[in-house]
Amino acid sequence: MALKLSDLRTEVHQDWCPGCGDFGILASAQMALKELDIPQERVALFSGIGCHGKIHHFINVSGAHTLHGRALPYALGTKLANPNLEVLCFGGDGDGLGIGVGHFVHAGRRNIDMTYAIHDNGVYGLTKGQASPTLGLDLQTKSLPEPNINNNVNPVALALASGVTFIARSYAFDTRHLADTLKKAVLHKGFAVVIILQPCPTYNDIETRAWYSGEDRRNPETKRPMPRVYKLESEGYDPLVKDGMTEKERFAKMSQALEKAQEWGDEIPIGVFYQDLSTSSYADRILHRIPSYLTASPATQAIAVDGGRPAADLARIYDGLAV
Ligand SMILES: Cc1ncc(C[n+]2csc(CCOP(=O)(O)OP(=O)(O)O)c2C)c(N)n1
Ligand code: SF4
Ligand SMILES: [Mg+2]
Repeated sequence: MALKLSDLRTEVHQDWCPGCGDFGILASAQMALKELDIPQERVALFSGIGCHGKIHHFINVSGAHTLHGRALPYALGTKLANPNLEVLCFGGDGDGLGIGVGHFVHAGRRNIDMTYAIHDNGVYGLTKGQASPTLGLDLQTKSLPEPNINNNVNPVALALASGVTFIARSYAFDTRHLADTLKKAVLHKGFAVVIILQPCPTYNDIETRAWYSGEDRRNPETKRPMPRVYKLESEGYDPLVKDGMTEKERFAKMSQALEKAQEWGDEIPIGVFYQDLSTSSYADRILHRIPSYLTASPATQAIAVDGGRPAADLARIYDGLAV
């Protein structure tokens, strides 16, 4: 029977602030999972610590609300142990690009087939609005006593430099675009990163919903807002790196993505910046060494024999450790 949206909801009270972009992200993630129609027991969802991390409690699939900056290792470990699961990980911009940034870089190199969505609100929402690694230099949100003294990380550029094979950005309040982007990320065979622009009305009074919608700069004739966010798809932008392309052609695609990633302010592109279909995934690489990896993955191996004794010969392991 097809999955319904109601199957993916939980009874847990959603205690995000009114107007928080996290509501849009939650709705989009549920839409994406419903439309992908993957059985719930085949989905594992992980989140870090921060306001974003609560999303784990509001979607009716298994997984874990993990530690600050450490959602990726949980998610990657789960996918490695059970490659037949569809693994999604939700992180914050502080969580994933501050304390957890090392995991981000190495996940790119590994190209493990999973989706990593980063709620990018420019602040550490849960701990009362300190500047996150994506807040621009000299910006002063209402939660900061002085302007931001640090420059910001550009997550699209960092993902490109780390070898991530699917890099997209979307917007929390364009739930149709975000659901479609998450679906593309899940269907991509490799590590897929989706940066989600997420207004935090409580602490970030600069990059607000009204700002993204351009309500502060109306068309002089029509008096209509001129939205800052626009879709790469509408420009005929082609992000694909395909089999058979030369290294020069791949670098041209990377440069194109980097150029788009620099756009910020009056024009903010969303959509798929870069998708490399030609690089092998981690599972492909392991299969060369362990041909039974997908059919006899670690998660399906017995860890205890009758009576609960460990199946592994621990004495041999301990002997190996002796010095
Ligand atoms: C090891 C560790 N250091 C610091 C904290 C405190 N802490 C909790 S959430 C958070 C920042 C959250 O910001 P972000 O990841 O951007 O998530 P948001 O709340 O904005 O969704 C910090 C520093 C912690 N829980 N654990
Ligand atoms: S503090 Fe910001 S990110 Fe956290 S729930 Fe409130 S509005 Fe959302
Ligand atoms: Mg944040």
